[in-house]
Amino acid sequence: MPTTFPTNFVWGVSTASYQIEGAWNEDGKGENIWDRFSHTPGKVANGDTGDAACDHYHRYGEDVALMARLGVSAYRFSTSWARIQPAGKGAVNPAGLDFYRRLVHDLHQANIEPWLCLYHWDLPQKLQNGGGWANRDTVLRFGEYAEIVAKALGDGVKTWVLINEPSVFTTFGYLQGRMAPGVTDFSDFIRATHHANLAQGIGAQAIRASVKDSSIGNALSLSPAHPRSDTQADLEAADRMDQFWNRWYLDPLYRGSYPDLATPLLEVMGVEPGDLGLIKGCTDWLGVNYYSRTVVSYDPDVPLIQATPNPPPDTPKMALGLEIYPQGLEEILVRVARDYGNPRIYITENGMGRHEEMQDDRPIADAPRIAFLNASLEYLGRAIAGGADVRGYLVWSLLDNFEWDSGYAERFGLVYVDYATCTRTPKRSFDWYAGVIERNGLE
Ligand code: IFM
Repeated sequence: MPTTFPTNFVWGVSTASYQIEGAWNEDGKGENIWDRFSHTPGKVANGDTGDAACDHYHRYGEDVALMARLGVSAYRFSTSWARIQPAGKGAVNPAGLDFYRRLVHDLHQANIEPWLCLYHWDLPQKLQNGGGWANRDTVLRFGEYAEIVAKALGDGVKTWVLINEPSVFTTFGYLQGRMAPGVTDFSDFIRATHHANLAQGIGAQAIRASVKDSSIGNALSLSPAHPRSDTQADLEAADRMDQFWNRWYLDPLYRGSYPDLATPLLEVMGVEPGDLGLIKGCTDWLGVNYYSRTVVSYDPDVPLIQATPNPPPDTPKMALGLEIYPQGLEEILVRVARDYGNPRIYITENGMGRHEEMQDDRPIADAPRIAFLNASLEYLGRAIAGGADVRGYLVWSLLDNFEWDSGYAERFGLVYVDYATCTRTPKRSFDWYAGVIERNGLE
C-alpha cells in the first residue's frame, strides 16, 4: 500500500460562503435562501443562523495565515451569489466582488491557489421567490453570475468549481424540505436536479469564454450504495439508490444521458433538446466529496427509489449518523474510473463531524478524526495504485462552521472555532495534516 502520493499532488482544504463568512447583511449583500431559512423559527437546530458564523468576512486574513501554516497549496471557497448580485440578477455589488478580490490576493501572497466554487447552496432569495432551481430561468441567471465572477476574478483564479453537491441541496432542499429553501414538492425537486446539471454546462461555457487557462470541475457527493441484505428486493433498491444519488449526476456529464430510473420523468424534469449535449463533457475534472457509504433496504413507500437508508445499527457512526466507512472512498473511485473513462479526479471534500468542546484551552485531541482521515488517505492511495487518476485531496473543513440544519452542534474543522469570540484554535488533526502535507504521504 503506497504511503506517498504522486509528485505535485494537491493538498488543500475546503469551506463554503454561508458556513463561514457571517456579515449576512453587510456592504450591500442581498438576502439568500439560507438567511431566510435560518431566520425562520424551528428550521435549524438550536435556532442557529449564519449571521455571524466564523466571521470569516472580517477575519479572512487570519484564516489565510492558518492555511499557510498548515502548508496547503489549494483552498476551495465559495462565493456568495447574493453578496455579488444581491437580487440574483442584474445589478452587481462592487463591495462583494472586492471582498473576494482581497481574499484571492492574500491567497496568492501566501502561495495558496484559490479554487473558486460558484455555488454552495446559498441561492439569492429573490430567485427563490421565482421558483429557485425548479425554474429553468435560474440556469440562465447562473450563467450570468458565472460570467460576472469569471470576468472580475479570472486573472487570479484559474481553478473553478461549478456547483457543490447537487444531489444534496436538491434532495434536502426541494424534496425533503429539511434544508433551504424548505420545499417539499416532487416535481420542483425533479426539475431542480436537471437544472443543476444544466447550470454546469452553461456555467462552464461562461468561464471558458472569460478565463484564459481555466480548469473547471464540480463537486459531487458520491457514495457507494449497498444493500442491507442480499435479498433481490434490497439488491434492486441499492441499484436504484445508486442511480438516484450517483448516476443522476455522473451519467449526464460523462455519457450525455440520464440513468433508466429517470426515463419516465424526462418531461417533468424539463429536459429539452440540446440540454444533455451541453452538460456532457463540460468539466475538465471531477470533484468527489466523500463521507460514507449508503446502506439501503427496499421500501415501497418511498417515491421513485423505493429504498430507504438503513445502516447497520452496530457499526461506528460519526456525527449526522453517518457510518464510519473510509473504504467506500476506494470503491467509489475505482468504480468511477472504470465506468466513466478514468477522468481526472480531485477529492474536493472528505472529513468527519463530531461534537467537540475545548477544555482548559487545550487543543482538541480529535484522534477519531485523524484515524478517519488517515484511513481515507490509505484507501485513496489504493485507488491511485489501482489506476484511478486522483490528483489532489481537500479536507472538509479548515474551520468548524455552520453545519446547515444541524447548526453549530456538529464540528468538522481542523481548527476549533469558539463561536462567542471567533477565536480559532488548531486541533491535533491540524498538526497531523500539516505532517501529511510536508511528507506528501502518510507516516
Ligand atoms: O458541511 C457540509 C458541506 O457544506 C457539504 N458537504 C458535506 C459537509 C458536511 O456535512
